[in-house]
Amino acid sequence: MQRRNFIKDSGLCLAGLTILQDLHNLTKIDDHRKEGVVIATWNNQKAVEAAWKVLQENGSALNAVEEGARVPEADEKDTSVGYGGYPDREGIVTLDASIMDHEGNAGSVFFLQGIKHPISVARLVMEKTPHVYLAGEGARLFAIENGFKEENLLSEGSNKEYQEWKKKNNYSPVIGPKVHDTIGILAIDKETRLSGACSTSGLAFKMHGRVGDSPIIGSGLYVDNMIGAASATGLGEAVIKKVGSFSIVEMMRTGHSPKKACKKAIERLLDIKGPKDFQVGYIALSKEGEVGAYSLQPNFPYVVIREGKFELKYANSYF
Ligand code: SD4
Repeated sequence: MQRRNFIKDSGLCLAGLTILQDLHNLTKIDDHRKEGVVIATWNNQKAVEAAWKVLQENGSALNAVEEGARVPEADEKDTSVGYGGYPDREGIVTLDASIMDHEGNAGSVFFLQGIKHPISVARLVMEKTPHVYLAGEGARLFAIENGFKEENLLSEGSNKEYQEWKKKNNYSPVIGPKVHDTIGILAIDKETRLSGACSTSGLAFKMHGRVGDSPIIGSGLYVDNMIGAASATGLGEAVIKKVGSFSIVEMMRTGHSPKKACKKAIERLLDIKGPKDFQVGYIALSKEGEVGAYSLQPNFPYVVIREGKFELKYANSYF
């Protein structure tokens, strides 16, 4: 009898605990329904502020990440994204971008030229075509058909740097620990919908035609609305080989926190052959609104807004 009562009581206790846990999770979700969360790579403060504004006006996470990514795309001083991005070694600015929404829809542009906002073209690919990727001339024509105007994206400043680089003509397609600005931005909105965006001009003075991780779904960006989202910056070739962002979300699925998942994904880079002097930084956001980041080399900043508070943080790094 005693044993039976004990089992009954402990069963009730467990059921109680489960209910408490569920209630706790629900409260957590309710908190984020009130506010939302935004995280982005590097010191993209203005971008997360723009995204946060969308969330506070009851906008969707998708609108928030698009608005956020458009900020550095239009910023001449950001030499890794959009207008003012460093050109390739032929002197041409070529852009890559990807976007994913809470329903698992995805759109990307690769090697896009002459259009300032590749993230908005990527969104149109997602929403207006049955496809996921549009590249090069096809992507440019699609953008023009949809009302985007063609512009010269090579700023005076970036052209000057390019002219300097040409004097030495030293081809070094490696991203070192020095600061870059490629934007990966993730958001969860008041209805707990997750979305993400990633936009870049790629490696400075890269080979004409080179494409990095940023437009590749699963590498530069991945969103699974049940679990979380992740994005990457740094040497795209390394991220692509390890399908970085997808692997982070899958590790979160098995119970790892966003930070732990980013750390494990960074550790996977170590078995890539060759020197390890390149940089990769990952950011992640869970369905519960928890954020995390990790990088291979030190000095990888990322920015977060939650509960109205902006924070500039530095990720822990492997080295
Ligand atoms: C690329 N991952 O094209 C991008 C570069 C980058 O900050 O992140 N720059 O490989």
